[in-house]
Amino acid sequence: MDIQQALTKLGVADDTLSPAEKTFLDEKGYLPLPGILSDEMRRGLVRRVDELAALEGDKAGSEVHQEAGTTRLSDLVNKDPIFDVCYTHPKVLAAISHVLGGDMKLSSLNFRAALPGHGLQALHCDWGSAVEPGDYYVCNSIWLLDEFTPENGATRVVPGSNRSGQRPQDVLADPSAPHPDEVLLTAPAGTVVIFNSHTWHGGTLNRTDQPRRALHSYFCRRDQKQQLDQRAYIRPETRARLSEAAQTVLDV
Ligand SMILES: O=C(O)CCC(=O)C(=O)O
Repeated sequence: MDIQQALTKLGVADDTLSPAEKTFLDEKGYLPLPGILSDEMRRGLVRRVDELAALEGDKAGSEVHQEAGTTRLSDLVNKDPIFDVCYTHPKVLAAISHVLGGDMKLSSLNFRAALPGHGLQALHCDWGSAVEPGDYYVCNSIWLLDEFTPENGATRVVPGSNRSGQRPQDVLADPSAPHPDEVLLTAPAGTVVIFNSHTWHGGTLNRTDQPRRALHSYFCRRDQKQQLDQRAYIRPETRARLSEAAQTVLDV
């Protein structure tokens, strides 16, 4: 099965995203999709990430990346079927496919909580070089398990920077400083925000006393190296429960 057949099987069609959503994503480099998770689903995900973080302790996130001041988890594909929605949801897949021209696979499925007093990141792209507008290699989706507010470390993005052909570290004096054009992705829990990973973005400081929790379901072109090698990590029980279409999205 090729990726186009897999996307069709998973319910992705040309009109899954509206023309207005496609234009917004093309021009701004991000797209909020409200109400993707029901409250029940969101609570189930929160329960499981909190359990996994407690179970894994100091090792949490180590398969991909650990970051001071955050709790991270990685390889969530293999850690509970509850996470399957993050790489099979038709609207999310339609948006990722739109950015990557239909040429996509999961790169990694991770969790990141910005802990109280932490979480600020420099503006960055998730790619090692500048790209021509439209020639995109990577696209992320951030799944809000808590409401993102101006205080709790919501992700910031610089709208339109996906089309700048530049990376922030090459042109900004201080990529950690507030950017005059940045927008905070404030939205209710249960929202998924798609962001083209070439759009300048980064976590902000969590000034509350509660963690700000989110999943990152991250995709790349099929000819690129995944952030986590899904074939190396896939467990037999994961493969057994997944449809051929879901396995094609993982490229396993
Ligand atoms: O969790 C966030 O707010 C953004 C995280 C991010 O961009 C990263 O870890 O590269």
